[in-house]
Amino acid sequence: MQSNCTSLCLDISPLTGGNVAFSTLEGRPSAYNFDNSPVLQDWVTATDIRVTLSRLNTFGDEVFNDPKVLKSYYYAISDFAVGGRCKCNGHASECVKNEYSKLVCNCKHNTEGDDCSVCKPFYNDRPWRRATADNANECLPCNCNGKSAECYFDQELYRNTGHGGHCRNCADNTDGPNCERCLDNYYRDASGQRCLPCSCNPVGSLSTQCDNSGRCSCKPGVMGDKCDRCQPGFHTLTQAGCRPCSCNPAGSTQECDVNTGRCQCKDNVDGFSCDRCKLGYFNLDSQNPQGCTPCFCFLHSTVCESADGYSINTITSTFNRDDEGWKGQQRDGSSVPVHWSASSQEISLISDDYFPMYFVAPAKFLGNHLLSYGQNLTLNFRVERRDTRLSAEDVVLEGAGFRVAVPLIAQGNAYPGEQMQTFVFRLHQTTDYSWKPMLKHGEFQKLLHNLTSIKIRGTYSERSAGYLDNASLVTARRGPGTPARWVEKCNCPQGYVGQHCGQCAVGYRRSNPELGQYSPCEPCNCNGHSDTCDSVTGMCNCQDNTAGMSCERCKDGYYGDATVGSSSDCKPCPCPSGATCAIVPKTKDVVCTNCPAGTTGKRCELCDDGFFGDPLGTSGPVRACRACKCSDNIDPNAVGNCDRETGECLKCIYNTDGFFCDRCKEGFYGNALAANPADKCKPCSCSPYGTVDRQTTCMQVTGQCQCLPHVTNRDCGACEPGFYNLQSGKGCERCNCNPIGSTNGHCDIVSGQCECQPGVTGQRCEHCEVNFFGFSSSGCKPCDCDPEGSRTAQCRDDGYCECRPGFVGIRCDMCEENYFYNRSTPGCQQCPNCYSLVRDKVRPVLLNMTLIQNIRNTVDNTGTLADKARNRVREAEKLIDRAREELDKAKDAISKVDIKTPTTAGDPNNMTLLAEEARNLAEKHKMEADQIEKTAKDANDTSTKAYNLLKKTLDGENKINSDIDELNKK
Ligand SMILES: [Ca+2]
Repeated sequence: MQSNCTSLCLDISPLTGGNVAFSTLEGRPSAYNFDNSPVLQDWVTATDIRVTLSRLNTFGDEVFNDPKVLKSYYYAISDFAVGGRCKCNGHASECVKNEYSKLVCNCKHNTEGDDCSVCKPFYNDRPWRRATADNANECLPCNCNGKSAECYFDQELYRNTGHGGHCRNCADNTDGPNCERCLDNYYRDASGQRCLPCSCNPVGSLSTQCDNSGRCSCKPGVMGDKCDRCQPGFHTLTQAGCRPCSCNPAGSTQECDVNTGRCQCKDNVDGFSCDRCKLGYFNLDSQNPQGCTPCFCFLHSTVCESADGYSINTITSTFNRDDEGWKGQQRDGSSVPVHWSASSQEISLISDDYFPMYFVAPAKFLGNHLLSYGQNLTLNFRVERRDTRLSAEDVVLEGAGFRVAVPLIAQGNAYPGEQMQTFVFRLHQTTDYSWKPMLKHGEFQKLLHNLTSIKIRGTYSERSAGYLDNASLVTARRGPGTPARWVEKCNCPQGYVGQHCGQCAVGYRRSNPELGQYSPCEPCNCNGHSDTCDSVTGMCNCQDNTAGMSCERCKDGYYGDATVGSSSDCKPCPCPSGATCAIVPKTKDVVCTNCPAGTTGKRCELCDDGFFGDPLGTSGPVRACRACKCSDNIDPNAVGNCDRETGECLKCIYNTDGFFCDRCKEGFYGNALAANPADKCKPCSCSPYGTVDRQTTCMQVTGQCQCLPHVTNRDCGACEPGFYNLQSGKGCERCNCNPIGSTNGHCDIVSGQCECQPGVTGQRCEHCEVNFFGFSSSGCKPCDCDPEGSRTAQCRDDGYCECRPGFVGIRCDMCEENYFYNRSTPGCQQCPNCYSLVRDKVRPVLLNMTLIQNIRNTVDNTGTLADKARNRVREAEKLIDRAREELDKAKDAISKVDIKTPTTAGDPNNMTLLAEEARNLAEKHKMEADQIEKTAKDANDTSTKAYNLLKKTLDGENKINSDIDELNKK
């Protein structure tokens, strides 16, 4: 502190009584900075006053330096007064007496002390300072967040934060300068008011400190707020944390028991680490929610493994070209059309009503699909309208007597909408896949092993359509590709073989063949006669001449008890080859039971009824028994049909006869060998009148009876045309009908009356009836004579009636020339004579003219008849030519017939047939000859007729000539 000097008393005067006043502050040039100057503040708290007398005024004596003189000068100080005031550092404005009556400051600004020189307890937030004119610098309280009432000033804290109040003894487990945080290993509770202990598990925690929410930080694999347990997938809490579960990811959920580390396996998986399939399961597969697939093995084995050599195969329908054989069906099974769209390459069904329609999968999706077990059926589907009503049976599988179904939305599939969506259905029985009804795995596999139907519901509302595309079914096949590990290879128990134990091993058979491959196999039971049997049928491969399913009997041709089990159980039957035998229980006799066809007897030594021969050669060479050959003309039910030794047929029926019943019996005819009995032999029924000697027999084949002369028909029951009187018994008599007067030369077969032309009469039609005339080939004409003018009703041959006098005209119905009809006197009256003169002259002339006309007509007629005669002759010639040709042919045919000498005496069939053929030929030839003969006769008759006509004509001509001569003479 620099001295603040005064020079008041430095002058000569006053030499005495001078008054010196001194203030510590007043007058100091730095007094304005008192508040900021601690030196100055210290300065004013002076505790000692030193007065220094530094220079004595001697008025020049000092120059002489005479001590005596100098000693006469001196200093003197009197009346020394010192003033002061309370020092309160600016924090008090008054001083008061304390308990010891000492003046102390009455402190404000949270200060205390006699001179307010310190802050009150808990007001230590900043350091104590003097109050100044500008700033009270009061002491501030500590911030202990209500958790403490004690604090101290912390210089370090103050420098860092500007708040030096450091709390002490924080409550509620708090800590920090302001009790603002929790103690170590404590955390603030939810209310924020208090701190709670972390309680971290010392083993599982990385530290004892937790976070604000009380959560401890855990060691690897440890979890929980207090780090007191293992995380999922970890186990066994130690100082190193939890150890990760060592679980097979394919077989487990990758979690394990927290205490033991044992893994949690999928349904069909086993083992500490879930690394192996349970017994009865195989193919540990991470894709399989159950882990392993149950062994099928036709339910015969529970041990199997994945088979090698199979690859994934997907059966699909993409509808790129057509509907690929998909069909539509209603619930009742009736079919409905499936529509295939070429543009969108999908198929659809359209409903009329609310009854559902189903898409039915084609054959390639069906059959044995055991290898699809656990695999997916996938399809794309959409509906026309989202107005869908799902059912429990939207996808249906059928097979092996089972039927399972799921709704379309099962297995996590979405609702069908207007956009194509993919629907996936896993073919597996577990409840996860919702197939109803619930089946056991073996049943589900059985269903797939014989899958007969896949139906997918196509319509879900009324008058709406459903569209299907990209149907696919995952299965497996042998061959290269992506391996299909889900195909089993069974480890079969004894008695079973095959990949799926589907076959019985050698020496085993099905105990219940109806169950097929599902049937258990049991050892073959062959009564000791075979080591093997058919695995399917169980039929033993019998040895030792045994037979039967289990070789339980002797095979045909052997006898004995096969069940004894020795190789000599069965002995050969003492019977002809092929026969079986049996032992008669009572007599123990061996009797042949199944003699060769046609033989009988205890040793098959006899021919059976209906057979003939000598099987054992008892009366000559051995002749096997053969069936009697009776041309089917015996009653098969009759006994004794043929001679057992010779074979002669003894009981021919159907009117047949002969050694072999091969011809008709006497009095019958026809084809004894015809197939139909009705076509066989018919009675001859020969007419007794027309048949020679009244015979009752006839030709074997044609049935022609032997007829008397001029008798005809098969049964000789009729006369030839132009003959009659069959009843005479001597043959028929010629009718001798007049060829002109009769119609056809025929006559009544009994009376012989010829059939006449109209107007003709007489037995032979040889003359006109009474009152008829003009006998000619067209018959006779009625005379029609006028009764008045005619003498009689009968006219002449030329038709002219015989007139009474005066009448004239063919019918006499006119009056003669020069006669007149008088009504009053009946008849024609003569005119006067002059009239008759003229008449007499004219008459001869007219007569001649008539004659000439007649001649001309006759000549014309003769020419026509001659032509006819010539034609007939020509026809006859042709017929004769034809007959000659036929005869030539017949000769030819006969030359070709090769009648073989019979090779064996006992084969008459051949001969019968040949005889038959010959007979037929002969009959045919006879018929042809008859025909020719008749034709020739006809021709002859015609010629005769023509000749007669010609002769008659010529006779007529001669007569006319003579007439003309006569006329000329006249
Ligand atoms: Ca398609």
